[in-house]
Amino acid sequence: MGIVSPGFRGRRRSTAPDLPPGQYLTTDFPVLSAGPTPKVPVDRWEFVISTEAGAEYRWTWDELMGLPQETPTVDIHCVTRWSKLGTRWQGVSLDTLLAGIDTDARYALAHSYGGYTTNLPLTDLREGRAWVAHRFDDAPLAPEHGGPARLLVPHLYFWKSAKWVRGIRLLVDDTPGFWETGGYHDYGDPWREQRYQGD
Ligand SMILES: Nc1nc2c(c(=O)[nH]1)N[C@H]1C(S)=C(S)[C@@H](COP(=O)(O)O)O[C@H]1N2
Ligand SMILES: [Mo]
Repeated sequence: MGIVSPGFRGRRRSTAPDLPPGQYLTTDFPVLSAGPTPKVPVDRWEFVISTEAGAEYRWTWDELMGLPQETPTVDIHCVTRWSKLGTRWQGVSLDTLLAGIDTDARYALAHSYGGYTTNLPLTDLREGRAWVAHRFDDAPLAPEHGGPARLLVPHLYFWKSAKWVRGIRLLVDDTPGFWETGGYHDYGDPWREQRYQGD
């Protein structure tokens, strides 16, 4: 009794189970952008969800801020192999934004100020798995990381988390986005290492 084994800490569960295959841990926050950072002042910012029937649902910045806010702490995984664990965000759940929208669509195409697009099944935006995030680490989201607001879909590779998000089109047919057209996987599950088409 009272003797602390020097090996005790070493046998504690490591963070390795949190790391998908082929990923390494990083503690900084790399910036990956395919083009220049668009400047979107919040007084001209809007977010639009359009349905397959042509209906449009719009939110101004103030309206987004007036919706229930969530503070997810999530792990993020970039296809370039860095992962960052326990990142802290604030945003509005897509469940909140999609509530009351009448749609039979099965697919979504997120699009960004600046022209970036990325596709995902609509179901992956539901059930508490996706947010329009506007704060990171208790501060407004930095422009290079997608501020004023970005999509946050941490269970898929981070290219699905469209920075400077401007809207989501709900679609009957799956429509590949920017990286998916360029050979990246249509779905992008980091745990199944779905990096490229055919993985
Ligand atoms: N609009 C837009 N969103 C984007 C990208 C981009 O180039 N443009 N890059 C994607 C990729 S490949 C990754 S890994 C993450 C990087 O986000 P970060 O720069 O905040 O790390 O944003 C994703 N969202
Ligand atoms: Mo990425």
